[in-house]
Amino acid sequence: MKLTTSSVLLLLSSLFLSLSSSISAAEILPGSTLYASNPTQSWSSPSKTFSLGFITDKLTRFVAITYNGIPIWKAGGATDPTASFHFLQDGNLRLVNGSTGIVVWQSDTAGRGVSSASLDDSGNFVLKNGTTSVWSSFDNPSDTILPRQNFSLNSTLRSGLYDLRLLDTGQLRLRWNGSIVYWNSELNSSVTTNLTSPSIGLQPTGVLTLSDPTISGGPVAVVYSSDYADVSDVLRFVKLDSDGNLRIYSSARGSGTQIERWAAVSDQCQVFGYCGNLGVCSYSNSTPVCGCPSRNFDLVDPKDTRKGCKRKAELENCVGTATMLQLDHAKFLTYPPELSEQKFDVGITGCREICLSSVACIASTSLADGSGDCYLKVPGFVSTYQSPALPSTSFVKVCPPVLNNPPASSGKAWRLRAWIVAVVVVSTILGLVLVEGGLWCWCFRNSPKLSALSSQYALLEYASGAPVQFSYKELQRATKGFKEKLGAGGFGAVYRATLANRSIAAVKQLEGIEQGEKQFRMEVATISSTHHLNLVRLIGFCSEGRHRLLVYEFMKNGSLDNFVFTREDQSGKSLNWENRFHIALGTARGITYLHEECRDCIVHCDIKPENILLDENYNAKVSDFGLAKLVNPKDHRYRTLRSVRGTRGYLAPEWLANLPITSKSDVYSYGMVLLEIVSGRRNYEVSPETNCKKFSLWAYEEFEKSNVEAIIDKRFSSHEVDMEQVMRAIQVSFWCIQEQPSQRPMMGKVVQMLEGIIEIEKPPAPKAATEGSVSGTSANGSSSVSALSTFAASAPARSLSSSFQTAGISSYASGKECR
Ligand SMILES: *[C@@H]1O[C@H](CO)[C@@H](O)[C@H](O)[C@H]1NC(C)=O
Ligand SMILES: *[C@@H]1O[C@H](CO)[C@@H](O)[C@H](O)[C@H]1NC(C)=O
Ligand SMILES: *[C@@H]1O[C@H](CO)[C@@H](O)[C@H](O)[C@H]1NC(C)=O
Ligand SMILES: *[C@@H]1O[C@H](CO)[C@@H](O)[C@H](O)[C@H]1NC(C)=O
Ligand SMILES: *[C@@H]1O[C@H](CO)[C@@H](O)[C@H](O)[C@H]1NC(C)=O
Ligand SMILES: *[C@@H]1O[C@H](CO)[C@@H](O)[C@H](O)[C@H]1NC(C)=O
Ligand SMILES: *[C@@H]1O[C@H](CO)[C@@H](O)[C@H](O)[C@H]1NC(C)=O
Ligand SMILES: *[C@@H]1O[C@H](CO)[C@@H](O)[C@H](O)[C@H]1NC(C)=O
Ligand SMILES: *[C@@H]1O[C@H](CO)[C@@H](O)[C@H](O)[C@H]1NC(C)=O
Ligand SMILES: CC(=O)N[C@H]1CO[C@H](CO)[C@@H](O)[C@@H]1O
Repeated sequence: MKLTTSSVLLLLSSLFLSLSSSISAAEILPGSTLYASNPTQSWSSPSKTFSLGFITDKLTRFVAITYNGIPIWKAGGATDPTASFHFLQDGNLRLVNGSTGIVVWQSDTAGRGVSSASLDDSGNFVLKNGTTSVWSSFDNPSDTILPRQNFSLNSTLRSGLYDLRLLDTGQLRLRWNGSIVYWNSELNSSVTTNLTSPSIGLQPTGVLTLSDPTISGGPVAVVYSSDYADVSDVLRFVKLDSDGNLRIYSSARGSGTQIERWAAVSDQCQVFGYCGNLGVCSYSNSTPVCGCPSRNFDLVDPKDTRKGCKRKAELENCVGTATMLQLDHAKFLTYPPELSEQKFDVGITGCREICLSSVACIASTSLADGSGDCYLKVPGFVSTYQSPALPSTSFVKVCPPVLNNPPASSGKAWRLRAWIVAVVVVSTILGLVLVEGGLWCWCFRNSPKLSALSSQYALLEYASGAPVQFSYKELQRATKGFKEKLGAGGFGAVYRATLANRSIAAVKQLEGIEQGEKQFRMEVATISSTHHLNLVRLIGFCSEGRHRLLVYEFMKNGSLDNFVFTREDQSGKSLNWENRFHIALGTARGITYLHEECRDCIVHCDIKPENILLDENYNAKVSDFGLAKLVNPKDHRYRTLRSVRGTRGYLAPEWLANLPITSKSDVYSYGMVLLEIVSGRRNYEVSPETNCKKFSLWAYEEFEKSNVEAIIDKRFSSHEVDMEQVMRAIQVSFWCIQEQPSQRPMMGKVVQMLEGIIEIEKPPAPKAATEGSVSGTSANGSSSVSALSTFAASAPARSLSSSFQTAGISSYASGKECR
């Protein structure tokens, strides 16, 4: 009898258990507990996208909310295997270390009327009184921000000694140990008001935005991830990593892996404290590594080089007087507020002597960048960066004898000595020049012209992200004597180079540039101040004698033409439609930025597949911008100065008609490229297959006949092609290659049309007068034009066709049959 009662009880309780566990998928009730000893146990969101449970990370147990195993919220750490996580009856959440019973973490929500908890499908764990939120993981973030999460003035992300906060100016700030600020986000210049309650949010598309009631027109973009607007099924999140860098990651659903899409500090060695106290950060094959300044130091923890170094003999216990260890090409990271305090204006030797003679000084850096600045470090935390690219020399006080790190090779040591001699000679000369310059400045201090000039130079040289000036010798070495040619553009050949910090770059040797030094520098400044995801970044330049070179970031996948046009020998190098559309859109965004969004508007003048480069993720980046003369769209004075630099087939008719070149000329070229992206054929190709007409004209005829299949690239397999996108792209391309510039849309509109945000009218025939008609628009075209009134011509329509034809772009015939 007794037996049956207990078995019934068991049955009942197991029934209850299974019932409550099925409830827990959505709603978690007080009294629920998770145990570290049972890692399969967890609380899930309704769609099982997120779950909360124990995880083990580097032998440490945390309670975490995870997405495919990636933690996006964490509590605890250093808990033992018997730890448990309780949702108590009083409404408190508590993480308890099993054996000791010590409370490791709690939510402090006891007595606040919490009646249930749930984990929702955006990844937010909420404690609720009825339906109102009392506490949530979104309001109490650990190191990650998810889409739909607000990061406001009171929020903090933490990771080790690093933290991220939002300032009331709307800037994000990264700090080390609550004191050293090593990064601030830049604000969009359109934000000029005093903010009242700013908050940062990550849009699911990968844009980090700032919103505030006082910002008219809604949230402004702060940062774009590199896969921004890619619509595939990924979760994007912002994370403060344990290395002190803030990154945006994307993680494809179900993959369990995360891919870095943006990092706040591009140079990891610039993160304060990355290598610990007295640790030296340097690069080995572009990975940051930590070491010690010399063999006078030991690693604090040989298993973790990031913990820093300690002196073998402390300074107060020195046998004999302390001396200075010299570190070439090294600097101590110096960020505000310590910046202004221990600064002196002395040379390299002075910098060493001052520190040696001061009891309070333990290290010093001479910047040797022409400023003559010397920073002293007092006892405390010292963070060091060493790289052949750094001109600075640093000194650390150590007990004698100095035991330098073993050189990598003996040849290197010899070179090092040669370097020291060179540095001394150069700095002596520099010192002399400075004295002379100082005298000169002093004499002409009151000349307003001079101060304007010098401030301009100061801006050029010291603005953040300012281009690096390379010597010709340096670039010769980096390119191994201009050996590995990557291509030959309209302005000169491009070579592969390996920079001193071992990063790969592309060096363009400009030809036929007749500008003076000053004007060249101005243009370099303009180009390098033009930053966009879809524009190739300028790293530096060289202007020496008649040599003019530009150093660009290196694009792994080369130029678009290699992927779009068939070559007999490279049949494998093709791109699917999704990638091509992504490239078309990216290119349009890059050009839009040049035309409409950057400070000095730039007309590219040579848009063609060869100038569209692809990175390893097939993101399009427009190159060679700003090299043609800078043209102000409202100012046609430059017209007479220009010479035709564009490329046959992509040149807008106005080039040949000698009419003003405006941003609409780029739109024309873009339209041709877009048509080529869709079709995989050159727009000027002539063959029997195209009725012996130029491909672009033939394509329009086929489009008229609704025979779009004939236009698109044969290499696409039909099921992968999004016909709606294809139709949009084809129609946009025909709008872009309209003969009348005024009929072509602005690039911003092109982006919107491609994205499907605005309706596209049926385009008229691109070349109005195929057969002799002189009027600007055909009868069929004019209705569409008036419907699309934003693009409608305001200037008198002039026929370009006659001049266009007489100028005679010679068609490229691929078959003899068309002769
Ligand atoms: C938890 O307990 C373990 C083993 O008893 C101990 O090593 C660890 O320091 C404790 N953690 C905390 C946060 O108290
Ligand atoms: C819980 O919510 C109810 C109704 O909204 C409210 O009356 C009550 O005061 C809340 N409890 C606590 C402890 O805040
Ligand atoms: C985030 O802030 C916006 C307005 O700033 C608000 O509408 C939204 O509800 C907030 N989201 C959350 C999860 O608090
Ligand atoms: C931030 O905290 C302060 C004081 O703790 C509070 O007055 C303020 O309302 C909070 N701001 C927000 C946006 O929560
Ligand atoms: C961090 O700052 C605190 C005081 O604000 C100081 O006591 C501590 O030593 C610092 N940590 C390191 C690693 O320097
Ligand atoms: C912002 O605040 C400062 C001082 O609080 C004030 O001088 C300035 O005029 C304000 N700016 C705007 C645009 O309101
Ligand atoms: C600045 O904000 C404006 C308005 O939101 C936006 O159009 C523009 O693209 C932003 N600029 C940058 C560089 O993000
Ligand atoms: C290498 O140096 C160049 C120029 O000095 C810089 O732009 C680039 O970011 C550096 N790369 C790394 C990985 O630090
Ligand atoms: C206008 O379009 C119609 C049908 O699309 C065509 O038959 C007609 O010839 C076109 N007219 C002109 C002037 O192009
Ligand atoms: C030709 C070429 O370099 N293709 C590369 C483009 O980038 C992808 C992704 O990184 C590589 O897999 C290709 O090999």
